[in-house]
Amino acid sequence: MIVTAYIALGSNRGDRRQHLDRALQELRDSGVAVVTVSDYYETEPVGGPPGQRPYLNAVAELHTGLDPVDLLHVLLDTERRLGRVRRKRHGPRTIDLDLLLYGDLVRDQPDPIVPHPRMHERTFVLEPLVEIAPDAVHPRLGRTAAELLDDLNQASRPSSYHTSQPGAEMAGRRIASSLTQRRYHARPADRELAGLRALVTGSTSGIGRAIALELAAGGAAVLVHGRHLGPASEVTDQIRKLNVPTGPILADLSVPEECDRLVRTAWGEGLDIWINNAGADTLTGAAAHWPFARKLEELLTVDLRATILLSRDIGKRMKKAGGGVIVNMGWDQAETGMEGDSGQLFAAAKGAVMAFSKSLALSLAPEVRVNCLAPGWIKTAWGERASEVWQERVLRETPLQRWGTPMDVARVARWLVSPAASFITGQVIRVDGGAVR
Ligand code: PH2
Ligand code: MG
Ligand code: MG
Repeated sequence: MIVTAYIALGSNRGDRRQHLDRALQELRDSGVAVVTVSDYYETEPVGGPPGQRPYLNAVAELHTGLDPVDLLHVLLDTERRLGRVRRKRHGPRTIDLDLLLYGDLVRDQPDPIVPHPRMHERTFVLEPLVEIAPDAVHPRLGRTAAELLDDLNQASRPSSYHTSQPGAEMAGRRIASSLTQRRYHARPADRELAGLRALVTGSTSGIGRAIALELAAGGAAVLVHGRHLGPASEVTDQIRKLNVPTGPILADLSVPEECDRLVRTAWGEGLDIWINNAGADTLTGAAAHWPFARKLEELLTVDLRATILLSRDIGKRMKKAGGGVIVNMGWDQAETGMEGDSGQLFAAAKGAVMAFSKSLALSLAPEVRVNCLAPGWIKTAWGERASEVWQERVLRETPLQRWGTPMDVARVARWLVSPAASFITGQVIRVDGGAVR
């Protein structure tokens, strides 16, 4: 006899989406028919130790010939194959599979107790269940899933739509921990990064700032890195208006110890997205007049060495945690060549970043994706003041006939870190208005 059963899925460690995807695939491979799956819901943790990451929850409808005891064994086996180790009750888990309903069976002794003894108290179970089976009946309570959710919402006005703001702006550990203790919104469709934590180096201006704002618009919590609190605070103020947690972290990336500290401080309970955007500006201000050797040293120290040190450190942590995305910043003309001092300087630093990114991608696969953006002529501080001759040259060299904007790059970064790009790693993606040489 084939029975309709419903299970709840939950994950709050590593690549949560992938854990849910894989659990469903494993169930199919075990011969269980997975008939319907709800959306994945971003939910704040209920119970358990403080400071846990939010869960991704879903409900699936199964058709199975297994009896409830055997079905439970399949669920537990699947959890084990996905690497779940049972530690603390309600502690962080890679995957949790709970049997909710098994036809209209009522079974009081473990294991399993059906219906699941706490399902009617949990929004993170009832919301996805109502999405796929509003009329499924809880045989003990004699109420449908939709009615149970109504009951629950009557009993407690939803606090789950409240976002707590992080406290005072300060560099350092406090910011990191305040980020991890926020509550999360349910995930609307246009907030594809909700529940993810990101850091963007050099995000006080230009392309980095645009990326930080764009990731925040996608729902990610974003740490802003810079060297000075003033400009960093301006960006965190903007991010806060997008209703996501944020905070500044200050560090001088030309100093390896500061790179170490930045990663340690930002990591907190885990980071999902790391963007190495910071680069030395050798084009404007006093640096424009530095001798070639000094510019070279500065670019190799910040653009190259810091990118390598930071992404090795964060990459190792992400791989161990089971997931993450790194994006580095290259330059389109590193591949094609550009005459002059600046061409040589950027080619040396950014070409190396692009080459390094591919090897790092191989080292960190399959858990962590690493890609590199290679912007072309983007109008930042230098472009604003460039001479007529340069303005004309940029248009001549850009088939799409305009300067790129920081937002042009940021939108690609947002896509690249999102689940939509989950099959993309080791790539250099030019964002340059069509220049092909
Ligand atoms: N599971 C728990 C404890 N708390 N909170 C959320 N948001 N989602 C869960 O799946 C969950 C939980 C124990 O299984
Ligand atoms: Mg559970
Ligand atoms: Mg369980």
